[in-house]
Amino acid sequence: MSKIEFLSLGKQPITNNFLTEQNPEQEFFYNLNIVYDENTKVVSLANFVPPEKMFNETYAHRASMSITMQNANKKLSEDIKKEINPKSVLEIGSNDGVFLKNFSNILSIGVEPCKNLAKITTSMNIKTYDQFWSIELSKKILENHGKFELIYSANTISHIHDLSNALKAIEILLSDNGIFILEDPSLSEVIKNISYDQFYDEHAYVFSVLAIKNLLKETELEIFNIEKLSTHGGSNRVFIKKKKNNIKISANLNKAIDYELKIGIDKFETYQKFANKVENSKTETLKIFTKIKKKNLKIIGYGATYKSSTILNYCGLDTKYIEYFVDTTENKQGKFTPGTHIPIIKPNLEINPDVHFAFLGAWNFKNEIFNKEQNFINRGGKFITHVPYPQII
Ligand code: DWN
Repeated sequence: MSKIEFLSLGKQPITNNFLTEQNPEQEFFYNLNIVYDENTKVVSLANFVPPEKMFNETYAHRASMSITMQNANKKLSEDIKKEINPKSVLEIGSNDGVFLKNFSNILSIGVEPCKNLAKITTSMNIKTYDQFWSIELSKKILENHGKFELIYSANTISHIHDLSNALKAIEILLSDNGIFILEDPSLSEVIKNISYDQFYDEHAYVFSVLAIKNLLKETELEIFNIEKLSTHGGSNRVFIKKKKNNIKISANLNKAIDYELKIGIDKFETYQKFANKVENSKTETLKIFTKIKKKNLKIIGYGATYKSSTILNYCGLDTKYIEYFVDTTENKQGKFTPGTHIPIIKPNLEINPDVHFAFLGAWNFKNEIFNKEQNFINRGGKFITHVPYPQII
């Protein structure tokens, strides 16, 4: 058996299941266990949750809800126009069009199985296929639009269970001189920051560059460059081409893999150590919350992220600790966090004066949030985070 379990994060709900009532009669839970594959070096969930339970017409996450991501997408689009200048672009997981809206003057096609999101991009005049990415869909798109010079997919390939089908589907649609850009959270950053909340139902995989390289061995594709990004708590932007396309392979690729090997990404003991640190992180997080609650001080949550669902449920942080979450996403507001049933409300212009602490569910947008909440900080309000270790800041 090549897959070995190294971490158990307990019973977890569907992260997108923002509840309409605080105590629903039934909620779906599964065991969130993480495994390492000794052959491919791929880290994944042991039990995949059926995609239809996660990605459906009630999908809440809107990629354009943060200025950081709007700016990051604008900058990437400008760079792509300058350096690649593609005549056609396809995005797998187009969400609310935060990336594709920058390509209105060329053929741009979205793929988005969450029908409510696909409706948004359709209304923006972006042809959107509201289906799951697959070989079958890829063949249909090929028939309708031909091959693409650029295929882009951010925070989506790591969500697809059958990677061999997903990669084959990309091979079919990518033109021979085309470029496929994949972005997903980086496993080495997760290990470094003990950001175990990157493991949840949707994140079937958390990739290292080494694992992606190994997965591509079975295909006509290969990596030719890597960029390290600060987005989503540390991601890899992986540039991929057809093997027969003779674009030069950048030294960044070996550099990235050398770094991963240095931190032991290919050794099971690295994951055992990581698991011990996760347990420790839980203990320390609970100490912080308990100490504050003993003083009868008020804690709220800031950003009801999908990631935070893992921490809340793993650490048992519910309404005993966190009074409510604020979140700018309209269709989370008025609802309750999955599993822990904490109310989510629309943020006021600034954090209410009776709040002493705010737990950073959206720790990956710390800078944007700190800029916005200067008044809270100036009056002595503090944030709680678990990254890279549990602390009050
Ligand atoms: O991979 C995924 C990522 C990209 O998006 C998906 N599987 C699901 C989702 O995960 P997440 O919820 O962990 O993503 P974010 O982007 O970290 O979510 C940030 C949340 O925080 C949003 O709901 C918006 C909210 N927010 C806020 O309320 N005030 C964000 C900022 C910056 C703010 O100032």
